[in-house]
Amino acid sequence: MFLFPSLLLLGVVTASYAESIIEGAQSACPVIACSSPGLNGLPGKDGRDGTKGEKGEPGQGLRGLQGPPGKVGPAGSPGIPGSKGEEGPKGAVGPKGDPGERVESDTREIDAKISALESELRSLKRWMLFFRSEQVGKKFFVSSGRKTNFDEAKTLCSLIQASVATPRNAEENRVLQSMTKDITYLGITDKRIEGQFEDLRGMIVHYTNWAAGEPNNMDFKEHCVVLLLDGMWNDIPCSDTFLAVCELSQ
Ligand code: FUC
Ligand code: CA
Repeated sequence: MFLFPSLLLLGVVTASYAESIIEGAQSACPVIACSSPGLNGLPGKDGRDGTKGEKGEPGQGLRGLQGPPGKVGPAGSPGIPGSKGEEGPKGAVGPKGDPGERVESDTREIDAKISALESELRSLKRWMLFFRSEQVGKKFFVSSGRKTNFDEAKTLCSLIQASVATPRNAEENRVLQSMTKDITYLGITDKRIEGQFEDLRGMIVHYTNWAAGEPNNMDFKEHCVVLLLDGMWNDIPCSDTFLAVCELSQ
């Protein structure tokens, strides 16, 4: 007896709500007499967030005063040095200097003297290779103490800017003989013209001291000259090995 009126009321309310959502339904009311509108339902759930709006205009309020400077930050690590730049263009030629005094020429003179002394010192050091020397007049005979062929004797002597021993007279020949215990090369050959004996500068020698029967150019191979132990000379092959003695003039 209580359920029936409730169902009836629900049916009426439902029908009224359905019709209220149909536009113009209230005015039409073709079959059922119109009643007063129902109460509004509860609000629906919140919708999703809309898209972000555009940035607004700057505000018009007064700008605040500038704050105090911040604390000094921590020191940075040293940077890598940059690469050296390209060389700049050559500068303009400067004005002519004052006339020099004697300094420049003095320097040149000193340099020349140093060069000469260095050269002499080099020679003296090479001289140490030699252990016997003898002076006759302005000439020094210096023994290398080595036995070599003729070309090697020339090379050895050139090391001390000397030539191969060449006695120009009997005295020089005697002094040379006295200082040697071995057969010694002389700086004399007939390589250029057979039978014409010349010194190493190509000058024909005037003083000679040939042993008897010499020079004989034995086997046509003897174009160098040696001082024998008795002081006499003999022509021999230049490839043979004898003592190398040099001569230097003061
Ligand atoms: C004489 C010299 C030669 C060589 C020979 C053994 O004939 O003329 O040069 O020394 O002796
Ligand atoms: Ca001979």
